[in-house]
Amino acid sequence: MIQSQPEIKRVEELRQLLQQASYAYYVLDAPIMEDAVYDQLYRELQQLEMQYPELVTADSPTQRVGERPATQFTSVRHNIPLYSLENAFNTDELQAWDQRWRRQAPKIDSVEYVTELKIDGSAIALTYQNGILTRGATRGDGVMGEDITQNVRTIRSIPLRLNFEGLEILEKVEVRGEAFLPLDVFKQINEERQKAGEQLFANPRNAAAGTLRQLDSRIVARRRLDFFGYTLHIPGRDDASIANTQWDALELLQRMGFRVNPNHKLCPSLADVGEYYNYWDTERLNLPYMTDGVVVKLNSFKLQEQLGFTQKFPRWAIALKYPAEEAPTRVENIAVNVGRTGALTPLAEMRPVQLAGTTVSRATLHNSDRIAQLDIRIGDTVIVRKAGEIIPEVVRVLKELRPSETQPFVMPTHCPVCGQPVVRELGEAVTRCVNASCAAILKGAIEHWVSRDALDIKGMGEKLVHQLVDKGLVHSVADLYDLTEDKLYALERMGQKSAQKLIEAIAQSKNQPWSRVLYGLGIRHVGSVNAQLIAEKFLSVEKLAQAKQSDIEGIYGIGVEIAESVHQWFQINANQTLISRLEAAGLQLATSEETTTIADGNQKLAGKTFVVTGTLPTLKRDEAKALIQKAGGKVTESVSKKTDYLLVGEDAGSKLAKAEALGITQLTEAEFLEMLED
Ligand code: 1X8
Repeated sequence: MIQSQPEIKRVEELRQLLQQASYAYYVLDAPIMEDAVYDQLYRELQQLEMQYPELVTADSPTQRVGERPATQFTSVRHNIPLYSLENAFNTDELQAWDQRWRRQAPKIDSVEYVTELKIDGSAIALTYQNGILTRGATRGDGVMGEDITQNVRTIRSIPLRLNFEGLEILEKVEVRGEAFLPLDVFKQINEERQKAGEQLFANPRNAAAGTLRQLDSRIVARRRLDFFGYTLHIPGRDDASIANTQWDALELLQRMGFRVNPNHKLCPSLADVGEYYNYWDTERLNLPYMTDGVVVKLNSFKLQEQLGFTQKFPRWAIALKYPAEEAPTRVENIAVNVGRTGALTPLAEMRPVQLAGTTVSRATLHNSDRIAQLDIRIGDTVIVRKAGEIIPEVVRVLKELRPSETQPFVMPTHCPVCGQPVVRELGEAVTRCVNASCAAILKGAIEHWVSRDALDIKGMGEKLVHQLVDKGLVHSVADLYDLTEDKLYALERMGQKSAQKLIEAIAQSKNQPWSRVLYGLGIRHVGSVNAQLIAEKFLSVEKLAQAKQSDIEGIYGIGVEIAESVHQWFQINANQTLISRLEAAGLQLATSEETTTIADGNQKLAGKTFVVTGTLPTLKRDEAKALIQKAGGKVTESVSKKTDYLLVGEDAGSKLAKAEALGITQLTEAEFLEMLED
């Protein structure tokens, strides 16, 4: 079929719209279009392209989804080599670098440095011809890399077509930058891999590199890689008419449509560079991606050119790195901890090592699967890592350094604390002690009960809890409420004043709301948010204890696993006894009267069915839905005679027309919010 003029126009229009929306979302982080609208336009484009395949172009937004697996990547030569950077690990080394290049350079008085964050990802080189992305390549050895164009296309923050607005059309543009995985995506990927029993990625850099080299770009598309551009080359345009400095190049990259890391700075002196480095040393922990240092570059391209390259590095740039977060050390013992859920957690005890400024001597090994996967043995030399707020972890074993006569680790068959047999359920990674009166479980349960988000009993630390259990003063959380000043005072290192304060704090905890008590019970899968959801729906412990599993599952946000766990908990006699004792002690096991009315009042949309359409002025669609559901209402996708209200925003389409035809009451966001407040 031969396309007609209006169709060509529409295809172009759709591409432009989608490209703008995608740029706003992925590069500017400021969406201009609702997901649903984007999807609709996308499908329209897809359909037109299917109908007229000759209209498909390399820069069409539909070309980001990934293709059938390649059998291998082809090698490609970088026209301009991708150098790596020389490292400096402190400001002294930075100064040494500064003196070195100055000796080489013609006499200059003043110089500007540009500092940028060093992103811990995988460097890639992008080639654009007449503004269209034609090639993406890995760094490889710096001279030869691999052609990963299909994978690069799936990265949403990489423009498929450059924006040359206000510029001449540049025949060829080479952009270098870092492809990386945001930390939350990295975490999510590893969680999925753990569930699937696959080898975990050691860090976001490996995960990014591994993802870029995936042969199946459909998998890459699902992994949500991101990209920051930092180098711009325009071959044949060394006349500097486009950009004279790195600073201008970053600006230009941004104008062309790239995501440029906003945290770059023009520094007139090395002292300013040092300040920037120190600032980011702590501030980087708040970034959603990993950075392992700052890159310092001489701003002037002319000076860069004069200095040139050594065999390996540019002379005009250096990476000023933060202290290592990975280090080798030896495993001296593998201990096994028992937590409050009875889970046995193997723990590596290691020769102390300095990591990112702290001493590390213990790291969790998670479970026996993880140990088997890494094959960690006592005596092994391992790499431990501590990154940001992540707890220390063993990343890998240096098998070549393994002494002879080591034995694979075997999980104990009996609980190391109470000596009872342990259980590992089919399909579970965790081995558990199931003895309800195991001291380790009891200690964990009490520590959880007194913790801040639960009953928040101040002054009741780990040491005290252990003493109370070991001395036989406490066999259950209910026993806390039978403690007296005298009993506490008899403990080691306990003053009269502290004993008195503690008894007060314990008494205070009786005023904590039902939701916190529920959380404090430590029922598996019931975190503090779930506890609140459940407590809002079941206003007393009696109601919850009598609930069927399906009733609990009916709560928005509560899944089968949680509901089953709660239901089962209440079937156990010992737990029923615990509840009776807590009730007798005076804890809040129901939501009090006045809050009840609010909660009931919250159900004011009960029995009403809503459809939400268009862009609301302040609420996101999901937020509006959550509000409706929280108030007892129902939300459906399409308008029918059963619809009670249409919540309508800007640019509403066919749903509005249908609602008008059926005479369904329409609400603006303001009217809707008023309705909730009444
Ligand atoms: C590597 C990196 C550079 C930058 C950021 N992150 C990196 N990993 C940057 O310049 N902003 S430059 C670079 C290199 O030249 N090898």
